Parts: sequence; structure tokens; C-alpha cells
Amino acid sequence: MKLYDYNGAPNPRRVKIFAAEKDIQLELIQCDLAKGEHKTPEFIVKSPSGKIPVLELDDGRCISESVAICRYLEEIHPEPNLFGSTPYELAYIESRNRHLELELWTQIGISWVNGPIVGRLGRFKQIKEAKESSDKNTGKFYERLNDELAVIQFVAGDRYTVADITLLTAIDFATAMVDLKPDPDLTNLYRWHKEVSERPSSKM
Ligand SMILES: N[C@@H](CCC(=O)N[C@@H](CS)C(=O)NCC(=O)O)C(=O)O
Repeated sequence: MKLYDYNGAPNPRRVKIFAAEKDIQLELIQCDLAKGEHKTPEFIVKSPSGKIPVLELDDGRCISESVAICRYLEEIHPEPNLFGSTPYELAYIESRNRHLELELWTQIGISWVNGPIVGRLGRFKQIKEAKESSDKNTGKFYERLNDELAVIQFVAGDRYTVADITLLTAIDFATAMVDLKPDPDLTNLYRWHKEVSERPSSKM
């Protein structure tokens, strides 16, 4: 299986960490976002939204969206389980993952597209007020996570799941590329980040 990737891109990293946790080997194909390789007609056939990651199966069929790709990997390689195994656990992990995607990743994304690195590309009209608001919302969400992680070890309770991968990649990207490093006072969040970063998969 091939994974269309770009070094440093956070969404392909989610899939690479997920696959590493399951010891699944993926052939990584670089799709150069800086050169616009993700917007070519050939690539749009693989990924209608013109985004990476994309998983290409050996028969040529493609799957886009990191969670959809991870679900496929979970189906073909069920252990270790990362999406939940009981009806409640499946739904709870899904809800935690959706909180992170809809309430954190979305805000980090707004700060990113309205921030200096994307600004230098000159491709979008940037909105300063949008960035100010999403920076603030990201900080508030970090505080909420810090409170939650005072009483749970991992994002969805007492074991590592796909939701931890979603949060790790969000925080690492926000810290390195968006200047949204969590405040050092958020000690529960830092405790969690240290533990999760020590897993070999996090080196992806
Ligand atoms: N919801 C998508 C987001 C994919 C995404 O935004 N990928 C970024 C790279 S991390 C991308 O391809 N950006 C290029 C663009 O949006 O044009 C997923 O989870 O896979």
C-alpha cells in the first residue's frame, strides 16, 4: 500500500503513527505541496479535495481523509485496537476524536492559513481578526484538555487510542508551525504529551 505524504505535513503523520502502532508497512510517496502536486488533475482523481494523505491500495483504489484511512487499517489489522471494541468504547472514542477535529484542529487550521508562513506564499487573502480569535480559542481548548487530563491518563480514558494521535499531531504542528505552543502551566497536558511522545510511533 502507498501513502501519499509530505514531510512535516500533520495529517499524513496521523496515518503514519497509526500504521506504526500496528506495525503496518506503508510505501511513502512524496506529494510536494509546495509545488502544487496535490492539485494536479491526476492527483484529484485520487483525492477529490486535493489534499493528503491518500492511501492507494495495491489494486489502485484510493482512500482519502486520515480517519477513513485509519479505519481501513484498523479493519485489515485489528490489533492493537485503536478505535474501540465495545459499542460504548467505539462511540466514546469517536466523540473524543471529533471534539479534537472540530474544536481544536479547525481552530489551529484557521490560525495556520491566516498566519505568517502561509501569508508568505501570497495565495490567500488573510484575515487578521480570524487568527486572533482562533489563537484564543486554541488556548482555551488547551486549558479544557488540561482539566480533563487531570483525571484521565489518555484522551479517551485509560488507554492509548486514535484520539491521542489526533491530539499529538495537532499540538506538535501548532507548536512548530503556528506558534501555538501550550502554556507551560498546563502541567497535565504536558504530562500527557511527554508520555505519548515517548512511544516509538511518535517519531514518525
Ligand atoms: N480532513 C483531512 C485534512 C487533510 C489536509 O488538510 N491535508 C493537508 C496536509 S496536512 C493538505 O493536503 N493541505 C493542502 C491543501 O489544503 O491544499 C484529513 O484528515 O485527511
